[in-house]
Amino acid sequence: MAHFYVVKCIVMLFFVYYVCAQQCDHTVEAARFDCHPEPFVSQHKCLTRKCCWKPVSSLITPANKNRSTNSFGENVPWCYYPRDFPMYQIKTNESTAFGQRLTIVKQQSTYMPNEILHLTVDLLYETSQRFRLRIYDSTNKRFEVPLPVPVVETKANATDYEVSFSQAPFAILVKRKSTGLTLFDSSVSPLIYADQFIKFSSRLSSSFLYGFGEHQQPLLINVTNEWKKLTFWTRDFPPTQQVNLYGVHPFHINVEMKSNSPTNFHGHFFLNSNAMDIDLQPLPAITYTTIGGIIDLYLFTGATAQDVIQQYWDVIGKPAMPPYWSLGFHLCRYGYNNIDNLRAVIQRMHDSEFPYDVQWTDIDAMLSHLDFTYDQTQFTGLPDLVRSFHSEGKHYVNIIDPGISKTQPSGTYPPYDDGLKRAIFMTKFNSTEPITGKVWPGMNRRWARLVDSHHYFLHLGLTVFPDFTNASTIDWWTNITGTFHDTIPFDGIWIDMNEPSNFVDGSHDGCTDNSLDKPPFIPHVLGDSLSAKTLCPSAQHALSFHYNLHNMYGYFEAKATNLALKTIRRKRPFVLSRSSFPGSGQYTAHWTGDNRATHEDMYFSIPAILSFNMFGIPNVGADICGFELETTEELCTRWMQLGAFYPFMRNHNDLGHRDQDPAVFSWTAQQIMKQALLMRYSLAPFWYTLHHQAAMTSRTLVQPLHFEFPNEDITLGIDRQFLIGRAILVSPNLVSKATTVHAYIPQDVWYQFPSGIKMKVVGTFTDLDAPLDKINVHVRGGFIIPMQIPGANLMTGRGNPFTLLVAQSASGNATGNLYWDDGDSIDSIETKAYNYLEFSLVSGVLTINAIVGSYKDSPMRLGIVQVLGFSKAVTSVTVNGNDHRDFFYNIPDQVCSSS
Ligand code: MIG
Repeated sequence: MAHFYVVKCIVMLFFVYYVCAQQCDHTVEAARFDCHPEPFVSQHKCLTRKCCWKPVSSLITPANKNRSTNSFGENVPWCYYPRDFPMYQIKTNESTAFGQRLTIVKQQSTYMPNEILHLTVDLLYETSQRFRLRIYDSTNKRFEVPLPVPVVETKANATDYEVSFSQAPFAILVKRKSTGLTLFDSSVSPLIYADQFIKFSSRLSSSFLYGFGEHQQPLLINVTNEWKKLTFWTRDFPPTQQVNLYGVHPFHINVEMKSNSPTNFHGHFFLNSNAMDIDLQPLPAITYTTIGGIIDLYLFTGATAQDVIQQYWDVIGKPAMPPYWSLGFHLCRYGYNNIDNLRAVIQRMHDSEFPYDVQWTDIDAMLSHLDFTYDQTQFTGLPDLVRSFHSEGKHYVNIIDPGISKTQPSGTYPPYDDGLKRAIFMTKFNSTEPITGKVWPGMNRRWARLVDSHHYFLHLGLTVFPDFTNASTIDWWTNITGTFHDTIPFDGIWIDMNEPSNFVDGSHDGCTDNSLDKPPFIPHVLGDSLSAKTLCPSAQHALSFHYNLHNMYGYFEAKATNLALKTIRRKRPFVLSRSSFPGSGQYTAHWTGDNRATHEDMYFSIPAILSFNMFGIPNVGADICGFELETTEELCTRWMQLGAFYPFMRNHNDLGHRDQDPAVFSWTAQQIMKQALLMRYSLAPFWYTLHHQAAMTSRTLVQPLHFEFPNEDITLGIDRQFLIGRAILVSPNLVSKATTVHAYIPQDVWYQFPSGIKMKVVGTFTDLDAPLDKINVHVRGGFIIPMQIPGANLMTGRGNPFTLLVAQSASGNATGNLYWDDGDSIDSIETKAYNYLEFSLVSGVLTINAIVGSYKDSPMRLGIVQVLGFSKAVTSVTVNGNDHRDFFYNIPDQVCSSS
């Protein structure tokens, strides 16, 4: 036997040598595609797969060795596909109304169980800029993502792209017609299509990419010299690099860098909700590895980055128009603990005259952390407090977690009793019994205060989880939310813990051993198991197994919560969700979760808000001043300045830390924070108009410099600065004790905000003066910014005069617009109850054109008009043909203000 084994090995080694010589001589390591993505690869395992084995000469350890830290992704695979690895071939090929349908077959299975050897390939020419590739089982229906994507049945007439394929082995090639550049090329690696393992690759156009969330990472993903593995599986974990986090967004934008021609962009969206890995390598190439569903890949040809985003949002849905009040400052913390503390904060915010709009409470205001309750002993009078906010024009948001306590005495807790009756909870595999996990509910609040995050699970409550994919759940959710709204008239809902998070892995009595809970391949998720800190993948929803729907739990909960709020309040809903999926932006805003009070996390908030804008959830922010750890006055001041320019601005703090609301700091710090808040509030009409554009015409609220200045290569990946719309440049100071900011001022005309002083040096990095009391903000020439004199909150400020900031371009022109309505109606657009104004400055004449003027409930008044960038002194001003004396011209700054 032993003898035989030796012989076999020798034969095998000879075979290997032969294969290597012929099929494994990939000259560049970057061209290797991983044939053994599971951990603990060995030469033997690799050769059994009939793959090539060649250790990398450097000191790098074998790929996948070090799973627990997830840091292996940077390594070059030692086990990779030979050129003659068994592959699919095209069997039939027919033209169809939507494009082309192929069938492909493979003669033999390879290394994964249940390979599917007969596949259908649909090539859908959906629009002139959108191509869709679907590859699915020819005979058996497989799970598909339940997103309402557009159904296109006829081929677009003319397209930006050209698709071709090769017969044997089967491969798809897509090129941009205008430049001939390759946008997609699957010939680089074999397609593997097994029941629980689907893997395909494509060449990338360059090593520079944006997107792929939710991950803590710099904005630009650069794989010129690096291998990268990104994992997608929603997970409750504080933002950390190289770890799958709360949301899943398998979307990216690839930069097409071509010397001597303008930079184009194109994008991919992999419509798949299963656990997956995406590998990037310096070839450059991308590999998608998912463990379910089908291949459903969209390609967007751009050509600008905003075009790519627009084409993406056409598929996933445009973002919701938020209520106007939600653009203001939000204040929250975990651990007000009682209403006296809460009242004290509100009082000092009031006394210090901070503009602020929304007060929040966290789970400590609940009774034993039970959803849809409040602690009437510790928070006596909360409903009246909320009513008093309303009388001042302020708003209130509270938190709801998905876990519903199942341990309350029967008949005392309707959310559970009623939910059980309606059978709307997720169930165990092959059972009608709800699956049970453990989260906060039922836990005594005194314990919570003692909580040390490593010990808390000892005391927690048993909970069940609503299945938001079930239509009856929406009724139940609306019902209990409505009943609670009768008690506390909240204005928005914060949905946390919806990855969904569970303090015991799988369930309180474990998971099954079936292939859903123990799949043959597990993407590189934190905790090495799909049930880590969540429910068993085998748990059941109305639509499918949790295995398929886990990543969409937050999406469905946000959708249900948005609907419930609409039904209850009959006003524009405000929802804030931690977990998200493509399409979530139609229903919810997002915050980046449990960040830390560090300068590093403050920096990472910028790539995060920029990325979520690409993902169609543009109303996004990070916990200002930091959630975990103790903040400092300096950090919190800087963060309030930066946060004043986040789309969603909320200061939030973890249990057990000192208060960090602005009114708690020194007088000096308070003045600086107030200044930042006043800047935000004065720009609210501009932000509101951007939201309108996002919802109507799919433009992001904030964007990277590179999107607006793609031909200034130096802007590639700048992520310590960002643009609001196209017109405002924000360059925060992100470094402790620094008094200058090293910032890039793009090649154009720029004016300092709010002084209006013109920038002398552009098109280069400059050290901008940035003492603690200053955030550098610049307005771009050519734009007119609608602003308003701030009030104590956005609602009371609504009647204040508007102001226009007119920033002249080099040629003395500028344009801008303003969308305005009552700020809270669901159907302002449908009923045409809004105003839409266009502004233009041409040859010294400013014109205001009311395109739509049908919102008349509260009159709009124009106050000051400030024009920046005159080359000659202004000597006269006329308004509607009449001489106007009330103006002021500031000679050194070339600014003219008129009221
Ligand atoms: O297990 O509700 O990210 O913002 O304050 C922690 C308490 C649950 C996590 C959220 C955080 C919130 C906290 N929650």
